[in-house]
Amino acid sequence: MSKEEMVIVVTGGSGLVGQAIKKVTEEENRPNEKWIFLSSKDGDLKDRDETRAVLAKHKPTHVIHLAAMVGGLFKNLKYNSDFYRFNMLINDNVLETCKDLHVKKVVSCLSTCIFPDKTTYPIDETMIHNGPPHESNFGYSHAKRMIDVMNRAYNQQYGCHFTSVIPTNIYGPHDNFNLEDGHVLPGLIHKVHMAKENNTPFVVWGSGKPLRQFIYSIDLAKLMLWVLREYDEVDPIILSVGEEDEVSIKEAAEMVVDAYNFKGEVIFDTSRADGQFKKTASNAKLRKYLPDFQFTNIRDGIKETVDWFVANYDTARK
Ligand code: NAP
Ligand code: GFB
Repeated sequence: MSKEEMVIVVTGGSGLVGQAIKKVTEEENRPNEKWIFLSSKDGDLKDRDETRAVLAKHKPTHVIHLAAMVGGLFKNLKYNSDFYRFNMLINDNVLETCKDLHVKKVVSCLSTCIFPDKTTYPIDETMIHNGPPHESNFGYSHAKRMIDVMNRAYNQQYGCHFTSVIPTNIYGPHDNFNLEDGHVLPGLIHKVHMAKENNTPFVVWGSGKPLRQFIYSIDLAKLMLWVLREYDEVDPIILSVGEEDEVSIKEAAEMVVDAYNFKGEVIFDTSRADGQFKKTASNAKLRKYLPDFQFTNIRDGIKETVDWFVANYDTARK
């Protein structure tokens, strides 16, 4: 375990993943690590000058790069151009500035939704560029794939130690609970909350048949801290629960109903898109490194997220 003096800047530090990393690092309280969590208020990373200014100010030895335009299926369906441009701008500004400032290591984020839509399963890290992504989020997917290309190019030309992780669908406290822009689990939580308050039906969008692997944000944070401190490859690593932990959207909705003890009507609105049917990812590479890592049971994770949402309803992003 490294004992070097580290100054770690987390871009996108005010979001779902950033706040999970903040919670874990505050509990760890390592004396040789100084943590700085940025939001867009500290600087718009789509702007090169603002990016240079905020990173030069903090002089990080390490960067966890989370900042991105992020959203669920329905936001991606509407804004593929923005998802591509904004994320390309952010990633180019952050990685080029980290190279110029001789940052020792950068850990960036891809996603399991960027893999080829026509593929064999389970998906693994070698398959990122093997074909076009799903139509629903091709803008975001291509921008994210370029992080892997940039990491390899910066390593080859400048010897930079830039790597990336590939999380599956993430959920937890501090998520974006906005119904149209957010991801499925926060959307379902927000909708059951309102159905219970207003005694109205709980409407799940789509058929409920698609399959997803969900990782609790605190688990992802712990894994990303291991990547920052111990993982030495430039190649990406999938951070996901196992294939056997995959659940259907319908099963996820039922877990949210149980967490709220909701007794009202549940409706499936099949006029809304299903998106990708599955994106089953293998965590075999992770298991080779960390065979004993314990993931939070999804029912427990959903209950903790519901409790957080209820307690922070007035200030939560929704
Ligand atoms: P999030 O909750 O939406 O947070 C996004 C963060 O990025 C916020 O801190 C936001 O700052 C910042 N940001 C956005 N645009 C910015 C800009 N132009 N300049 C500076 N900061 C900007 O996202 P998240 O779910 O934590 O995602 C973190 C990373 O994980 C992203 O790279 C995402 O692609 C990846 N990922 C997420 C999931 C998932 O299911 N959530 C799955 C796979 C991968 P403000 O708060 O000021 O807006
Ligand atoms: O998390 P989500 O929006 O995105 O999940 P993806 C979409 C699936 O959940 C679809 C169903 O099958 C929807 O029909 N669903 C049911 C709902 N009710 C809801 C709801 O209230 N809100 C939402 N959002 N979905 C995203 C990618 O794919 O995965 C992003 O588009 C990103 O780029 C993210 O990478 C991790 O899992 O389908």
